[in-house]
Amino acid sequence: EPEITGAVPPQVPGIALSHGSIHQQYEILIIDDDVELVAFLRESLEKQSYYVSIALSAERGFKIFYESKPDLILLDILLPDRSGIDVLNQIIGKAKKERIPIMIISGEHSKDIQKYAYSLGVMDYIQKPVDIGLFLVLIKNRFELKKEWQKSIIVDELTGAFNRKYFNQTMKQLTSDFRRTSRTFSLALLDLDHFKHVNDTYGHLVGDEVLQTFSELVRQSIRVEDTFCRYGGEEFALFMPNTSAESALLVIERIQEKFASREFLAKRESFHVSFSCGITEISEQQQETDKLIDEADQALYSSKYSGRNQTTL
Ligand code: GH3
Ligand code: MG
Ligand code: MG
Ligand code: MG
Repeated sequence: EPEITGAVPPQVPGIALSHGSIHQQYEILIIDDDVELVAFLRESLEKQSYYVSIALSAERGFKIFYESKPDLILLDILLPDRSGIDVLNQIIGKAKKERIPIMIISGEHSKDIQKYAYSLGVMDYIQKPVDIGLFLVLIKNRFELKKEWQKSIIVDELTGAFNRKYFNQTMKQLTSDFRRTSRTFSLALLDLDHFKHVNDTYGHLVGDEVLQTFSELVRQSIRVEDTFCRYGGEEFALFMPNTSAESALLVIERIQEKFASREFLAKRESFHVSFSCGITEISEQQQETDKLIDEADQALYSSKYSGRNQTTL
């Protein structure tokens, strides 16, 4: 498992991550008309660094739910304008789809209502008076699951690099940042050299280890604001914000040297692997995502053509 540490994730809104770990301030929406309880919950949750929004009516709750997409919803069953069950029926589909857990908080202790709420897809049913200790542990568990899920949809399992989906999001985000703020970035495509030969000679498992070692080495060599992705099989992409192509070249060449000198052992032999790279930088003339990828790909091809283990701008 990659231990993702660092900061900065403009890519997935609300999620800050880099090198694998997710740092997010989770938003909890409380829909409850019990002003005193709400104030108490808010204080307790804010102490745990959660961001809390409050709706004292169902209507207000809907509005916040659709506008700000909270990460967890605490819902009272008895509300002034609608029943909590109505609210539940209206939001549960979207909440499930977006993995927003709903937790009922209620003075209603009827087993039938609890069963019904659970059958609709509610995650937890907490009875009033709320035991705050128990409540906070439950919430923490829910967010741990959410974090795992968030990670699983954007991180490649084998290498710990971000996956293709995250690559696409990052590309889109950085190009639109550029159009807005002229903040530059470089894109490097990295492709392992003669990797088929590694597989054929030492087997796929050894090939996998090489991919893992390579990814780890790259992650150790980049800044937190850089984003390292697995683009396809043995091809990777590195986004370097605020970095000219010339500076990116220096970074990559340092990694190239480190990686090529790395010794692998298999079948009682030692061997070395290298990679080739193509770099492009966004510019006024070139700011279309497909064209940028094309450019980097052509530069990569030049590196391959002129002997591999090198980088072309
Ligand atoms: P070149 O230097 O021109 O890039 O040659 P190459 O052999 O690296 O390129 P080619 O595209 O012919 O082969 C890539 C190989 O990478 C083929 C494929 O089986 C292997 N590969 C892709 N994904 C994985 C993976 O997850 N694990 C392993 N072990 N091999 C993989
Ligand atoms: Mg109430
Ligand atoms: Mg290759
Ligand atoms: Mg390839």
